[in-house]
Formats: sequence, structure tokens, C-alpha cells
Amino acid sequence: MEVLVLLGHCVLGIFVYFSTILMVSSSVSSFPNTFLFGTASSSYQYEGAFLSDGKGLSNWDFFTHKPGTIIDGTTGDIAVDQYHLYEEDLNLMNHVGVNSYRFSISWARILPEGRFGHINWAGIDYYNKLIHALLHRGIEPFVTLTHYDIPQELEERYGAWLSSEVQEDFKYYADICFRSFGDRVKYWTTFNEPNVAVIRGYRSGMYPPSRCSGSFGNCSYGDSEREPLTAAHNVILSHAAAVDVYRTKYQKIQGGSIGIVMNALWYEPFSNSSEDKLAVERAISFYMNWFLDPIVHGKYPEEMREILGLDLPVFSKHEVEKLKNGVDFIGVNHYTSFYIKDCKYSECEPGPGNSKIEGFALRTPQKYGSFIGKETEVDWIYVYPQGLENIIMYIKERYNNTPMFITENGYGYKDKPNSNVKDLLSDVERVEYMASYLKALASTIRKGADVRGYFAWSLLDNFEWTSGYTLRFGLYHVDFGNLIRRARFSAIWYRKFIASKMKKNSTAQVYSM
Ligand code: GBH
Repeated sequence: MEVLVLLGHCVLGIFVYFSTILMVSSSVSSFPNTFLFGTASSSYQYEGAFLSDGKGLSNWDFFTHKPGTIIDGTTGDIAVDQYHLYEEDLNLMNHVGVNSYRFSISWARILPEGRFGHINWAGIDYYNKLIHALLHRGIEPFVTLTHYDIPQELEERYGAWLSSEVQEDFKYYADICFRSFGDRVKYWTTFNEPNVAVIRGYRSGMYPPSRCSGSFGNCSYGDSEREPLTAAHNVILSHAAAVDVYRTKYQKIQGGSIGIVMNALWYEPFSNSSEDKLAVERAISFYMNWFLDPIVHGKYPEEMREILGLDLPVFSKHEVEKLKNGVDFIGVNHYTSFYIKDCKYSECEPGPGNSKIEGFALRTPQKYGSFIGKETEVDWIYVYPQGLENIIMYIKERYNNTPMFITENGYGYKDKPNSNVKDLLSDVERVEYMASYLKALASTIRKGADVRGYFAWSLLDNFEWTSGYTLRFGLYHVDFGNLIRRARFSAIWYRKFIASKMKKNSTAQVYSM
């Protein structure tokens, strides 16, 4: 019914619908048969049930319950309540026809006090049920061990990522996950966007544990110029420890693969000057290569070593050995692109970009009044599909064509409390965005990039971190009053898109009939 109303009312929608289908149909053959098409989510943004069945408090539970942290004063206490509604959500996925679901495990649900307490078997049970329900529908689980959320206990005991102790905890947790779920989970990632978690947690202080200093933000504690480096170092070594456990104890028997997910922005130089071009390289290094270089090549990027000197931690011989275990694939979360202006050789005002820790590179979405891509209702998303193509080709070159997955890509709208159903569901700009980014993706595959999957962020509107419920990224609209999910135009479009590209395995086909 809603579908009819929607299409009936939306002439523009119909036009975009057909033209985008045509646009992408030229690339039918670009996506291999085994390509994963899915949607992505994370535990804190989806699960709710924040105190149910023995779950411990996470850093995000703690943070959102402090007044003034989240724009609309909300929390993820309930979120979309996937903890209770997962069967319904998997039916929606089946309807869309995805063959994979990317979700994360809540560390505090499995280990309420990290390695200092018991295993919460009710938490293990929940993920067993979820995984079972996925496989029953022919949907491949694609699992992240930590998507920003960690047990608050670790924060309080030893300052979490600032202490090397965290490596023991992460290793212990990862081991439990591989042991409990690895017979059925074939795709593991250790961290979601550790670059974002570290920058926001320890440089701007906008995410927990709210640490920063000087003009970087407004915090009571922290050192924006140094702590992000320490935290990142411990993340990298924790990743290496988990990969080591997987390689030595599980991978041969279980036959899966393991990677890490980075937030990856693309940058264009602000001008043609060689200074701005060099600044682009530095910006990529100080944001993404910061983690990927050590993990793939065993050392930090040269530019970082040069600018940060002794502030940049050093890997011991033994650690470099462990880092050599690397990754099986790289997960790329990509939404948007920016311009970069040099602040190393050129004069910049004191302020953003103009610091060692940012590599003396200033990020800006516009030059001389025009934006790098179409503006959206989300203040950091500009539509620039070429950026996806460029960042994938960049990663392909720098990391020897390591297999890649686009682990997130998506389009957000502002919440508009008083709009009618038709407006809530006709997300034409999202369809245009996804179609154009998928087209760019197809082009990278034709150029030889080994990209093996694409996950739309997100199936449902959900808790958007410090923006609370004010931004909506879902293919399905969620009414947060009663948690009812409704298909948007984009859900229907994605279903058609996938159907035109992919064969599902037979169990899933039977189920969906
Ligand atoms: C992803 O993070 C998250 O993995 C996911 O949980 C989230 O819901 C989704 O995207 C949508 O936001 O803000 O000017 O520094 C994205 C978080 C937002 C952090 C964009 C980096 C870069 C531009 N990122 N941000 S800016």
C-alpha cells in the first residue's frame, strides 16, 4: 500500500527510479557472483536493552547518561530495540534481498567487566540466536568486535586505550568471540573506525572518554597532541593480538577471514600547488594510513614520523613481528570528500588543521564558495562519488590490492517531526546517492580493485551518536514512539538493484517465497 501511495505521488521518484536502474544496469557484470550486498549496523546504535540479561555498562551508556553530551538529550537505552525485534528486522533484510548483515557485538554484553569478571552467557545466547536466524535466511554474518563501545569497567580500571593493559582485554574478548561464534561467522573485523574513535575520544573530546586539551575542545582532562597517538598505538597492538589469536587458534579450523574497518575520506587539493598536493598525502596519512600502514607494512607513515618525532610511539622488534600477521581484508567506511589546504609551508590561522597532530593540513568542504559536491542535510556529507573511486584505487595501490569491502556508505536526512508519511518515505536523494556511489564502485572493480562487498548504512534509522535521533540514515523509517519500521523508497530501490546483480543461495530463495 505505502509503496503505491509513494510511487503514485512521486513522479520525480519514478523518473529517478528508472533512470538510476538504467544507470547501474550497464555495470551488471562488474559485481562478481560472490559479492556481498548488505546493510550495516552497530550494537549501541541498534540493540537497546542496555541493562537486560546481565549486560554490563559500556562507555557509551555512561557517556549518554551524562547531561549535555547528546544533542537531543537522548540515549541508546532502547534505540531500535533490535535485541528484541531482530526476527522482524531479519525479515526486512530478507525482503530487501541482502546476502549479508554487518553488525557488531557489544563487548559489555559478553563481558560486563572485561576480563575481570564472568562471561555473560545470556549475551552469548543472544548473538547465537541472531546468527542462527541470519543463516536460516541465507544471510552471511559480517561481525565487528567493537564499534566504539567497550565495557566502562576498562575505562575506570586503567583508562582503556591509554593503557597497554587493554591489549590483554581485547585479546581475551576476541578469543571468546572466535571460540563461541567462529564456527558460523566467516567474516570478522576487529575495530570499526578506530581513527574516528581515537580522534573524537582523545583529540576533540566529543566522544567518550571526553578527553582533550587547549583549543581542540572543551574538556577537563587530556592532551590532544599526545593521547590520540598512545590510544591509536594500543588499538593497533590490540588488533594485532586478536589477529594473532585468530591465526594461531581458529583460522585453519574455522576457515574465516579477519580485517579492520577504517573511516576513509577522500581529499582533493585546494589548489594545484605542490604544497596543497603534499598536504593531501599528509591528510590521508594522519587519518587512515596511521593505522593501516603499521597493520599492513609494520610501520607508521613517514610523514607522521617526520612531523611528530618522539611523540609518535615506536614498535618494538617483537611487536613488528606480530604486526606482520596483518589483515585478510580492509573494510572501508566511505561517505564523503573534502578539500585540503596546506598549513606546513603556507600561513594558516591558528586553529583547525594548523597543528602537528593534524599534519598541518586543513580540511574544508568548499573552495571560493563552491562545495566539493552537492550539499546534504548532514553537515559533513557532500555527494562526490568520484571520491569513492579515488580512495579505493589509493588503498589498492598502497596496500598491494588487499581485498576490500565497503563496510559503510550511506545518506542521512534531518529528522522532521511534523512531516507526513509520503515525505518521510520518499528519500529520492538517498537513492541518487547510492546509485552514484555504486556506479563508482563498479568502475573500481572494472579497473582491477579487489572489492568484495558493499554494505549500506543503514537498514533502519537509529541512534546517531552525538546527534541522537536527529539524523536518519535508514532504508526503513523508524517511528521512535512505537518502533514501527516502514519501507522507504530506497529500500525498494536497493531490493531491485540487488536482484538485478545477484543470485542468492537456495535456502534464502525458498524462504523469501
Ligand atoms: C560512521 O561514522 C559510523 O561507523 C556509524 O556508526 C555512523 O552511524 C555512520 O557513520 C553515520 O554517521 O565530522 O567533519 O569530522 C561516521 C562518523 C562522521 C566521523 C564524519 C568522521 C568526518 C567528517 N564520521 N566524520 S567531520
